[in-house]
This record gives sequence, C-alpha cells and structure tokens, in this order.
Amino acid sequence: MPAPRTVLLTGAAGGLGTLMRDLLPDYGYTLRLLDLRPVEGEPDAVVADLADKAAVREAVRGVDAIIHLGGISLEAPFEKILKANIEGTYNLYEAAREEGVPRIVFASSNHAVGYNPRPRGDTPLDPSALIPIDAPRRPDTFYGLSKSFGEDLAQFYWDKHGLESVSVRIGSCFPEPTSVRMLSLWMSPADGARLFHAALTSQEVGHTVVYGSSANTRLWWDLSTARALGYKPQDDSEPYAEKLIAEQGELQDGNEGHAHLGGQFVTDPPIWPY
Ligand code: NAI
Ligand code: 15L
Repeated sequence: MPAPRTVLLTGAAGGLGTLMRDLLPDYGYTLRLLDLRPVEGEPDAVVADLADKAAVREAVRGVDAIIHLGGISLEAPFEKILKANIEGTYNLYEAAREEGVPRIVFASSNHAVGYNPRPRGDTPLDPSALIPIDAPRRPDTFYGLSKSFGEDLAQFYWDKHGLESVSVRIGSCFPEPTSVRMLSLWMSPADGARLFHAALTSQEVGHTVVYGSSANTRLWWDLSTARALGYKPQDDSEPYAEKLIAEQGELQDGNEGHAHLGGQFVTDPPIWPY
C-alpha cells in the first residue's frame, strides 16, 4: 500500500488524540480530525457523533487511512458502550468500506485481555513468561468487551472485504506512568506515535494484533508482532519506578486488583489507580 498522507484521527479531542495531534504531523501526515466535542484550536475539526452514519461517511471520504481513537475509554453502562464503541466502530468500518479506505488502526486495549493473570517472576521477565499475543480474549469490563468486538470487526472486514487493520492493544499511554502497574504497560507518547506510524506504513498487515507499550524493563507482554511491523520502541518507564514504588508500594500477591493484566478494571467498580 502507498504511504498514507491524509489520515482521519477520531477521538481527536481526547488525551491520546491531543498527544498524537502534536506528534504525527512530524511523520508527514495531514490529519483530518473528528470528535464528539470541539477540538481546541482546531476550527476545521469535524464535530460529530460516531453514531451519525452520514457524518462518519463524509468524514472518511478521501482519506488514505484512519486512526480510530474515538469512543468511551473507561468502564461505563453497557448502553453507552454499545452506542459509542460498538455501533460507532461498526459505522466507521462500514463507512471506510463504502469509501474505499484501505486501512484502519484500531485503538484496542489491554482490557480486551484484562482477565489474563499478571505474569510473575524476576524483572526483567524471561521472554517465555511474557503474555503472548494469542492469549485468550478475557475482557474485564463492558469497555473491554467492546474492544474485543472491535478486534473481531477488524478481522471480519479483512476476511470479507480486504480492509486492512492493525488492532493495537494499548497499555497506558500518558505523558508519564502514574501507577506501579503502568510501569509494565506504559507507552510513551513518542513510542505511541512510532507504533501508529509503523501500523500505517507496514506492508500487507491483513489484520494484525499487537500490544502497545514502550520497551519497559518491567514489561509483561510480547512486543514481537509490533516489532514485526517495523516498530522500534525507544522509551522505558524505569526512571519513574523508584518514586512510584515509594508512594504506592510493590504490587501485592493477595490484592485482587493486582492479580490480572487489567489491574483494578477487574474489581467492581474499577478503582483508580489502575
Ligand atoms: P479519551 O476519553 O481521552 O478520548 C476519547 C475521545 O473520544 C474523547 O475526546 C471523546 O469526546 C471522543 N468520543 C467519545 N464518544 C464519541 C462518539 N460517540 N463519537 C465521537 N467521538 C467520541 O481517551 P484516550 O485516553 O484519549 O484514549 C483514546 C482511545 O485509545 C480510546 O479508544 C481508548 O479506549 C483507547 N485506549 C487508550 C489508552 C490510554 O492509555 N490512553 C489505553 C488503551 C486504549
Ligand atoms: C485503557 O484502556 C484506558 O482507556 C486508559 O484510560 C487506561 O485506563 C488504560 O487502559 C490502563 O489500563 O492503564
């Protein structure tokens, strides 16, 4: 596929969208922005609900690829998740198919596989102890269920319609890690942009599922499918470890919220810090 130039970024007003609006133009992309809310400083952004099929179809028309970040990013009542994440993602894929957009990078989440046990062992973990990319889907929330659906939708649109996707099971992409768990899952914003760029430009991805994080010393999962796209992570959360562990303590074996990949999302209700 030729290198994409114009990329639709959904969820452009959100935390990750704001970080990517800053970083992705350095890779030569022109971004078209979409969000439910106005995007600060971006009067040309499309303000639309992913539930609005006509608006979504118009927004995808003429773009070379899509980075789909838009939707509810935490646990919420099922009816809300259904509308924004399940129907919204379906509307986007269907519009992309109708308009001939060849590739979507889908922001999946660690919470699609959140009930997998947290790997144990000395740091750094032996590669054989890392959570593999074919670990079973075990969503930890309605939110995680919607990401599992999104991955299936991506596979379906590849198998049936030849629309390519990379589903990125993002760990925690924030300017800095804010919990001990995030030391294992953190994706620095710069590595996030590197990974999205690799997902947009790698040849013949079909539907590829990758974990999305930096090359953290305390890594819990296998980054090999991301690396196979050409992703070369350059950051590590370790400089934040001493301070976070002093403030919060090490993860505890007897604590339910520390037992799984999804952290406190497995508890009911999910509690901060994740
Ligand atoms: P966020 O909540 O800050 O941003 C999401 C954006 O989507 C918001 O600006 C919101 O207005 C917009 N949105 C919500 N419903 C919409 C709808 N119906 N139509 C159009 N826009 C809608 O979330 P964040 O952190 O920026 O995450 C972006 C994406 O990445 C989300 O899909 C999230 O699930 C995923 N993700 C993020 C992680 C992270 O560490 N930031 C980790 C794993 C996944
Ligand atoms: C996610 O999927 C959320 O969107 C994000 O806000 C963080 O909570 C992240 O997972 C995490 O697990 O740290």
